[in-house]
Amino acid sequence: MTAQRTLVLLKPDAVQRGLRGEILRRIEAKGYDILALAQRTATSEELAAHYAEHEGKPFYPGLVEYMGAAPLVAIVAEGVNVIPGFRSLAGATNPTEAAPGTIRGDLACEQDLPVIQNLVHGSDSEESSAREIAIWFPELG
Ligand code: IDP
Repeated sequence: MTAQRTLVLLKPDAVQRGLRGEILRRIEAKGYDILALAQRTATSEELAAHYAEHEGKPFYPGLVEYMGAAPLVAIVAEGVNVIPGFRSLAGATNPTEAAPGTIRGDLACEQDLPVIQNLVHGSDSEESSAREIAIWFPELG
């Protein structure tokens, strides 16, 4: 059992749809602690750093446009195995494939857009979590 921290983003579609409370409720109800939380519009520098692994992919321009067009909420959550645990809460990347009971499965549906809008991001490994927390909350580094 390992206490971990993960970087969660409530993406602009979650903010615009008024789902901040519902998603935070699920994170807290699961038993994870919210260590830091900030709402702001992401800069292009933050998004380029955050999504560096996707640069060059066909959906990359749409992804950074979607993520930077309106405010998002950045969160650091803490708990035992919170990195895989939050990914389970979030569900599969494509909302159509996300299981019922997950954030994406319950609250998102596929759109006819070049980028998948799916409400949340969660770090996928300890290495990603450390890198992403340093981007969004440098003071916690
Ligand atoms: P994840 O957010 O489930 O970890 P990633 O593969 O890291 O998924 O992709 C980052 C984000 O890019 C996704 O959440 C989604 O918004 C978007 N995305 C990923 N794959 C595709 C795709 O094949 N088409 C369109 N958008 C995509």
